[in-house]
Amino acid sequence: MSNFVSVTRDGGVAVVIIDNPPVNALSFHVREPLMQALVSLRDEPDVAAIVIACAGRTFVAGADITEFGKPVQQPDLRAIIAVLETIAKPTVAAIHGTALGGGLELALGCHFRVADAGARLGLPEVKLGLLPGGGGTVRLPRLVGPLKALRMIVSGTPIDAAEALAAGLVDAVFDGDLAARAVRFASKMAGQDGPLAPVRDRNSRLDPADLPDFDRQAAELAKKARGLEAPIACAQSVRNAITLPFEAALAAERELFVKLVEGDQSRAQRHLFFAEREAAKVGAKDIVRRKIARVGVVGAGTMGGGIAMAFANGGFPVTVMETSREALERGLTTIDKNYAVSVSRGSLSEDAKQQRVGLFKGSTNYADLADCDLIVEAVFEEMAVKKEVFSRLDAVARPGAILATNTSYLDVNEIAASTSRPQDVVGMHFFSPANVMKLLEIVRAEKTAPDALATIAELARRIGKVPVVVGVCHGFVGNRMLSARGAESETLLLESATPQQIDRVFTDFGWPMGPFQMGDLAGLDIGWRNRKARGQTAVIADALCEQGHFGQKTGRGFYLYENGSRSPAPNPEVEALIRDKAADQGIAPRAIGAKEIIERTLYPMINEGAKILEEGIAARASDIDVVWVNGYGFPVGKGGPMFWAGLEGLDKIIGRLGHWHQRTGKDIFRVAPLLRQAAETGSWEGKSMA
Ligand code: T1G
Repeated sequence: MSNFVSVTRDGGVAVVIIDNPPVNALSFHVREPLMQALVSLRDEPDVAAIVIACAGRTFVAGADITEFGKPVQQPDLRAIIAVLETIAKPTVAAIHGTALGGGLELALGCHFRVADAGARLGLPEVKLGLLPGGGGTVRLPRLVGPLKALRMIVSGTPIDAAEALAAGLVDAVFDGDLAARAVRFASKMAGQDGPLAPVRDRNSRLDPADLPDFDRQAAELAKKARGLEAPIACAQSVRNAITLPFEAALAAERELFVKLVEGDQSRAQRHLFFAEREAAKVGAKDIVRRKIARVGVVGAGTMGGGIAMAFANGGFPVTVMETSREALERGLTTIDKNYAVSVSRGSLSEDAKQQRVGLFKGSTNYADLADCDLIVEAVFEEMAVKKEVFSRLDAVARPGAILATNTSYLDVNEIAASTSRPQDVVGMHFFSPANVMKLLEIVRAEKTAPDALATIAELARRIGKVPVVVGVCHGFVGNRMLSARGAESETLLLESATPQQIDRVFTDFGWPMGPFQMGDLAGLDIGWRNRKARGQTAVIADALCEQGHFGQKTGRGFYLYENGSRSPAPNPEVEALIRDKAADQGIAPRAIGAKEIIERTLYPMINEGAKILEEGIAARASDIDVVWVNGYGFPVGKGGPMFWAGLEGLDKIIGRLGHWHQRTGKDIFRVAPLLRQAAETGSWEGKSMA
C-alpha cells in the first residue's frame, strides 16, 4: 500500500483507511493508491464488503484545491467513483468530521454511508466558484431529492448527521466507535439478499413534476448570485439530474465544471480561500498564546454591544462595563433584543439564547474588569476619551491581560503610550455590526508583543472572525482605502453624476451597494464627525448633515427612506443641492460614464493599496483582498481589489491614473512606485497576483 492509503481486514470486511493530513484531501498521492486498493478488493473473493474511512480529524474534506489549474493526474475522482460503482459487494463510507465536496462525492459512490453523530456533510464547491465536479449534482438529488439538493449545492452549506439521516443522505448515525460500527453495518449488509443499487441507479426521488417548484426556487436563488456564475451552473446541473439520463447529466456536469474551474471567478475565490488562511497565520507556531477565558468590553453602545455578542457567541463569559447604570441597561437590553430577533427568525434556539445571555455580566465599575484576560475598549472615537479609558484599564487589569482598542482610525501607538504596558496593547477593529461582520483588523502597534498579537489572531478564528494584521496609520487598511475610493465621489456628483448612477456602477460591479447607499446606511454623521476632526469638508455630505439628514436613521440622506422604509428612493432635494453647489463652484455638468466612475473610485483604491504595501501596513497583497471581501463586500468573484487589479491590468490602471493625475493634479492619482514595479514584475511581492 502507501503512506496515504492502507487496508486492514476485520473478518470478511476490508477497511480502506485514507490518511492524508490535515483534511484528507483527495490529492493525486491519495487517488492513485485508493484506486489500486478498490480494484484489488473488488475482485478478492474473501472480501464480503468494503468500508472506506479516514484517519485523523475528518473524512475527506474535498478534492485538493491546490491541484486546480494544473494538468489533471489520473485517476481523477470520477474514475475512482466509477470503479466504486462496479463493485458488487456492499461499499460503506464511514464519515466523521466534515465530508465535503469530493469527499461527500466519494461517499456517494458507495452503496451506503454511515456517519458519526458529530459529522457534517456538504458540497461547498460553490464557495470556490465551482460546482461539485465528481457527480455530486447528479447523485445527491437521487438520495435527498432535487429541491434539497438544490439548496445544499447552491448555498454550499453543510448539514449535520441528524439532518443527513432524515434526508436519506446517510443510512445510519452512530455514537462512539465509528469504525467498528461501520464494519458491523457492512457485514450485515453483506449478509442480506437482494441486489445492491448504486446511487446512480436510484431514480425514485427524481420526479419531473418537481420542475415548476424547482425552477421557482432556482430563480429565487439566482437573484442572489450577483453576477457569480457558479450558483447558476449548480442549479442547472441539479436540474439536469431530473431531465437527463444519468450519463448525459454527468457529462453535462463535467462540461460546466471545466468552464468554471478555468474561469476568473473561481480563480478569484480559490485565491481568497488560501488568502484568508495565510492572513490568519500570525506568529511562529512555537509562540505560547496567552490564555483567554474571560473577556471585558468597555462601552455597551452599537459597537461595544456587538463585540460583546461576538465573544458570547463564541462561548466566552463577557463583562460589559458602562459608565452609567442607564447606559449599561440600555446596552444589555439591546443585546437581549438582538438575540430575540434571531430566535424569532429561527436562526437561534431559545435555549441557545438563554445560554448566551447567561454569559453576560454588567458593571459600572472598572474594578470588575480585574479578572478579565482580554479587555476591549469600544467607547467614543475621540483620542482623549480613549486615553482616559486605557489609563483606567492599566490601573485595574491583571498583569498579562491584553488591552484592545476598537478604534477604526486613531493611532494605537498613542493609545498604548497612555499605559504602563504598551506590549499588551493591540487594536481590534471590528466592523459593524460586530456580531455579524467577519473581518477583524488586528492593529499591530510598535510595542505590541508578538504573543499578544498571535493570541488575538487565534482568538479571532475561535469567535468566527477572519483576522488580518495591519499596521498603524490613519484608517489602517480598509478605511484608508475607503477614503481613497470615496475621495472623488463628491466631485463626480458636482460634475453631474447622480448618487443613483454612481451606486449603480458599484452594484453592477458586484458590490452589495454603492458608496452613497452605504453612507446612508452607516449614517452620514459618522463621516461628518471624522471630517470635522480632521478639518476636511465634503460640500454635499456636509450640507446634508447640517440639515440633520444622516441617511436611513433620519429618513433622508442622499436618498429618501419614506415611512421608515429601508429601500432608497431618489431625493430631489439632493439633486437640487448638487446643482446649486456645482453652480457656486462654476462646474459645468457633463456626461459621465461607468468607465470613468470606476477609474476615479476603484483605481485610487488600488493605488492606495500599493502604498499600504510599500509602507508595510499590510504584510501581503492578499491580506488587503481579505480585508475588502470580508469587511466591505468586495465581490468574491473578483478576488479582492489587489487580485482584481491583476485581472483589470496594472498597465491599464497606471495609464488611467496618470491621465486623471494630469487632469486633476490630485495625489490619489499619483502612481505609487510599487504599482509600477508590480506592473513590471507581474506580482505584488514576488507572488503571482492571479
Ligand atoms: N484542498 C487543499 N487544502 C485544503 C483543503 C482542500 N480541499 N481544505 C483545507 N485545506 C488546507 C487549508 O488550506 C489549511 O492549510 C489546512 O488544510 C487546514 O484547513 C471535485 C471540486 C475542512 C472545514 O471546499 O472548508 O472537492 O493553511 O485552516 O478551519 O467536486 O479546511 O494549514 O497550510 O481551513 O479546521 C471542496 C475546504 C473542495 C472544503 C477544515 N472542499 N476546506 O477547516 O482548517 S473542491 C472544500 C474547508 C472539490 C469536487 C470539488 C476547511 C475544513 P494550511 P483550515 P479548519
